[in-house]
Amino acid sequence: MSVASVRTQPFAGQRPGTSGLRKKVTVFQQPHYLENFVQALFDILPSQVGEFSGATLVLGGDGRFHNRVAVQTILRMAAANGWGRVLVGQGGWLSTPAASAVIRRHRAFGGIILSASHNPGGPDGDFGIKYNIGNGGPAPEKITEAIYARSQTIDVYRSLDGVADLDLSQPGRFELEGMAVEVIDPVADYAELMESLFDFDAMRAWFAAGHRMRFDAMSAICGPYARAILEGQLGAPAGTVVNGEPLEDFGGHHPDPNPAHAQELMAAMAAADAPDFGAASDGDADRNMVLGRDFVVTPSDSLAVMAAHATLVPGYRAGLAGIARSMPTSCAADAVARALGIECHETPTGWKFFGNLLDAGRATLCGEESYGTGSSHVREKDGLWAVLFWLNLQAATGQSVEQLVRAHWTRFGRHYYSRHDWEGIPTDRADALMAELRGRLPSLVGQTLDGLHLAQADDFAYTDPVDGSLSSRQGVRLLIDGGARVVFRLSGTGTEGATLRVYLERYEAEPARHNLPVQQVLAPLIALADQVAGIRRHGGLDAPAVIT
Ligand code: VG1
Ligand code: CO
Repeated sequence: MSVASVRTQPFAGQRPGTSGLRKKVTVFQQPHYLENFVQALFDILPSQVGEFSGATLVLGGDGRFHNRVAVQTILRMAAANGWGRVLVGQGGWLSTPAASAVIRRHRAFGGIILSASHNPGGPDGDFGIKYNIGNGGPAPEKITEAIYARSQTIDVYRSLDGVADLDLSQPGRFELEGMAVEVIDPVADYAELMESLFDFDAMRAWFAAGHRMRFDAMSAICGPYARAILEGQLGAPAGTVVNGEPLEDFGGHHPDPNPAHAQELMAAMAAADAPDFGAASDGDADRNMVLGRDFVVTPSDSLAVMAAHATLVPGYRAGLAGIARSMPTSCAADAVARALGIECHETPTGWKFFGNLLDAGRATLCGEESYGTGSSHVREKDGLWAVLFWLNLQAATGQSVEQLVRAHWTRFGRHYYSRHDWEGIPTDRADALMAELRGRLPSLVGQTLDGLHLAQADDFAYTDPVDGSLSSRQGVRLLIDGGARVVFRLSGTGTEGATLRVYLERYEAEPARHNLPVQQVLAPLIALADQVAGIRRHGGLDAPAVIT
């Protein structure tokens, strides 16, 4: 075995998006493609984060197609680049929140997560890679931009010659050119962390009393975690976790837990014999959807309800330091923060923007409208954690999901909310739409369109209160009198064409009007969005592909 330097040439387009570098599997399968990106990362780390030589790297992925090949490639490259030790999940598996937990617990230098998250998998699907820093969270933009810059000049990478693939199927230890490889149980550290946060006795009693739950792991990586904790530790009946076997192509499904993609779960929760509680998670287990019996909880409401009741959960008994939400997420959590007298932060989309706030102790709970919720226990959003939080709330209060949410609306008002995704727009047309919209902004302020008065219209920019870094062009906002909003931004996780996301929100204080059809309530805003942005004209589409 020997260290080899391999000549290579840059690939265009290796710039990480909202959450890592995501491309079609076929793109990642090109010779040198993955290697270039990984070497670019290893090349910039010393100048950005410090010397990694001899340090520990965490490695694992969501088990999607190409995970097995990529893990072996990265192990060889890590050894050739002088890492001291790699902790790799058994089978090459680690959910995103578990990777974050392992990095923190073992004080690793950082970690590489192989995932394209909620994107479909399989040979024709998507693959992805992202780097997390020593706090367990996604690398900030300063680092992802440095990786990208390096990837554009790279001409050589280091790997090992003549090394057979390691057998990662069982926990164990190997040595690779002086580097230790430890194959770890992907669930153990994570499960211990959950037990330290939640009232497992109360949750066991909830199941023992005959309550029923359906957890849909969507044939993705959360299955083993959910089975171990829900069915193993909490005594939920076998079969509580469905689609619990991780599959390389997610069984051909789209592992995105929302009402549009988790239709099997939606149907089960609407059936006459529906369980008390329904939940789902995504490809890499960092997203969550929670449902009551025939009752859908929006992620924005979920964050707000969790915040309002946090002290019922042992890990949060001392109260919250603050709440942070991404800008497009509804303002439901802001109302709770006001009532609690704590800080509320509005950040750009993507979990990397929460890291500094969590590290600085300025936020305890964080959330995004895209079915992401999390807390200071790790530095990623965490699907199963959110589900356990809701389970703990039900066990502690004796109330159902629907009761908890309706009581919340009565107290704080309801933030009607929806996101419309216009998928498959040619990139140049989507760019033209956003450019035109940005150009119109100054003229929109103060206008009244169809009875809606635009108090403010801008392009969201964020200055990180901890390190002062500025992120601009994070989404166009139309702020309407009375607290209604329309937000436009282009997705940064897709791999084909462009997706325009239109976020719609309208506040309703009056309890008598808390039971209206969401799309009907938002109809004037939907019309305004099309009128102002010319979505149909630019996009050449008739309707959004996905409404959540
Ligand atoms: C989407 C969501 C964003 C989330 C990101 C990663 O990004 O909108 O809120 O943080 O996915 O989630 P975008 O740029 O496509 O809107 V995951 O679970 O795919 O890592
Ligand atoms: Co995800």
